[in-house]
Amino acid sequence: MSWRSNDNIKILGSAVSIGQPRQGVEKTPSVLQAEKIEDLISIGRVTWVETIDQPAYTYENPRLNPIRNVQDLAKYNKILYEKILSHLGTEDFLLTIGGDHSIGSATVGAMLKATNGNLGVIWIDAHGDCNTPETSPSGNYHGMPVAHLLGLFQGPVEFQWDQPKLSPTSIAMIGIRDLDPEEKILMDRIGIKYYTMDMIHEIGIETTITEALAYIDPDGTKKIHMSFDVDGIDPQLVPGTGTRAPNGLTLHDYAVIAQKVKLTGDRFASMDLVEINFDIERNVTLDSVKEIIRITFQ
Ligand code: EXY
Ligand code: MN
Ligand code: MN
Ligand code: MN
Repeated sequence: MSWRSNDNIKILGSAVSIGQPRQGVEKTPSVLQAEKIEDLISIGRVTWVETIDQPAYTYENPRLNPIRNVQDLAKYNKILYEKILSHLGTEDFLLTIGGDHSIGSATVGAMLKATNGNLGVIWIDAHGDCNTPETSPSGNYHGMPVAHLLGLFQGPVEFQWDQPKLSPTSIAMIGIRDLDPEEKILMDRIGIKYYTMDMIHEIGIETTITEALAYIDPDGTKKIHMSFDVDGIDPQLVPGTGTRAPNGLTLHDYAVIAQKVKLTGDRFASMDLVEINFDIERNVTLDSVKEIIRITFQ
């Protein structure tokens, strides 16, 4: 099936690693640009728009704040949010390549703004990314962007700007298998829709994504954003990621997800591809990342 054949695919690099402790994820945009991933995309017109580097920083280790590196993250996320809004045309598909998953609050926030809130989010991840600064065991913001988007943070104030809030019924998570106890309590209390690997094995991946799309967008009228953390995929296939969790999705599972998401046509508007660290088992990781791009954009 061909989709979006007349559209621009814009790729934005987000070279940020301060949402978590391990260096390497910030190099992913430049690695993928050198690998000419645009040649793997056979639809639309592909442009690498720009790569946004993170500010010079001193990594807070141990953390000095409830969120580690909060000032630098706040500065960076606001820049990314504004850049997305400045680059995004109505006919564009935006692919943001991280970077760690701290960018999720800026990318989803910008898409919420651009669509006046008419957005559904598919969040592929081993993790819920739904800690608040109070529940987080690590202080790492890449484990918090969903809680932030849902408006669950009490503070810190320097990380708030004019971000629109995401409704809990506009997000569904797929591939979940590593939630912190308090994070899980919070997600269950709010009623976040998430599909664990056990549930996926029980009902099948096709039912999972069909249900998930119907849940976030019951009338089939919203724009769809897919936030794809590669640790949702099994670490044997994508070992190059900072927080590995065994027994993940296969690339075939992802192909089924992508096929259903692509059936929404030009309502599928944007995607994040995050948490890729080529410093770890580069070759197998690169092969899988290229396959993810082929699956998504062919
Ligand atoms: N739940 C853990 C934490 O909050 O520190 C681990 C979070 C990992 C987040 C990754 C990227 O999706
Ligand atoms: Mn994750
Ligand atoms: Mn994540
Ligand atoms: Mn399986």
